[in-house]
Amino acid sequence: RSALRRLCAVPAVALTSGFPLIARAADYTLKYGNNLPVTHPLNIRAQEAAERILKESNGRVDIKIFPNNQLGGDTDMLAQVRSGGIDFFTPSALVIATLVPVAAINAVGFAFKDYNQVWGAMDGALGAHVRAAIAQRKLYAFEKMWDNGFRQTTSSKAPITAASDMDGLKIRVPVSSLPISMFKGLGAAPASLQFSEVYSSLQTKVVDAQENPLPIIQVAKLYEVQKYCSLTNHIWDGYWFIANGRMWEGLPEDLKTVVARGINEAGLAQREDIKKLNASVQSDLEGKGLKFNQPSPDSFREALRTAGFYKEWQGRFGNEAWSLLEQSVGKLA
Ligand code: X2X
Repeated sequence: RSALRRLCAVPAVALTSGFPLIARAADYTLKYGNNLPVTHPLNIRAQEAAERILKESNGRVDIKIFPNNQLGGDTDMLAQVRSGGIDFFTPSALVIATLVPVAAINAVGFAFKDYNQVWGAMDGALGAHVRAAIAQRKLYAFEKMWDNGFRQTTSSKAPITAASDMDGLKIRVPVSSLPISMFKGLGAAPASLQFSEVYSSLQTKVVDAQENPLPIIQVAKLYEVQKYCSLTNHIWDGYWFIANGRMWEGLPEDLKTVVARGINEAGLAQREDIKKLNASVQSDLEGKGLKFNQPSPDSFREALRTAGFYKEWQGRFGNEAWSLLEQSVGKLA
């Protein structure tokens, strides 16, 4: 027995005399899946957050990131984070709205004028309302939403100069009922496809157009398969950083604090990255051959009013959520 103890003591002596530490498995190895290329600020900041959390938890929480739809498209990842197959997911508001309908409220067409209004609402009462609805589905939403951006319209056919140019346009939209309703209201022929299918569906001309914020058009190289970019600014879209509810409840309080701080602060830094990128991304995309124009929002708003879009979605979201939105952006309809 004492011989055994002496043998066992050897590694401890070795450790204190400068041998490399033997890596110990973390108490919590957690999987995070998302739909964006590794070069997007969301992935860069999430990677930093994972490293910080590993350090600040003294190696107890190890978050492994699976970017770029490696674990399946948005629909699959939403199912996995609900079942516990993955621990974290960052669905766009449009995507989580398939489960939590009120989460699409930030995507009401032409609601937000600028980022002051966006963060005022999403860091304030409207965001709290949406997070409470997410919690009801046994998912935990971290407090700070991450930025996707104002969505712009690209096409291989022609620039969009007014709502009338949407007539019959075959445009890909995310798998979510609000953008379908909105683009139908504008007279287009929208098709729901997961983001993982966007590049190839444009390349093979299954659709002629799509709509996304400029940083996504850049990192997903959509300029290779599109000619025109019209700055329609029709939807502001963000990502909710969500966790499986059971996993989150099971984390000790001290680790919850470390994880939430790491993720929320990374989210704030990611917003700044997108803000900086917004200042340069258009000229980068012009250099890659995209032709830009900036239509006035008036004809689009008018078409949506005439189609009854605002009335319909006020009804679907309910008066409480709608009035929280209008407190930030003013009367909509
Ligand atoms: O699928 C999209 O268009 C994207 C990447 O913007 C979302 O995540 C909604």
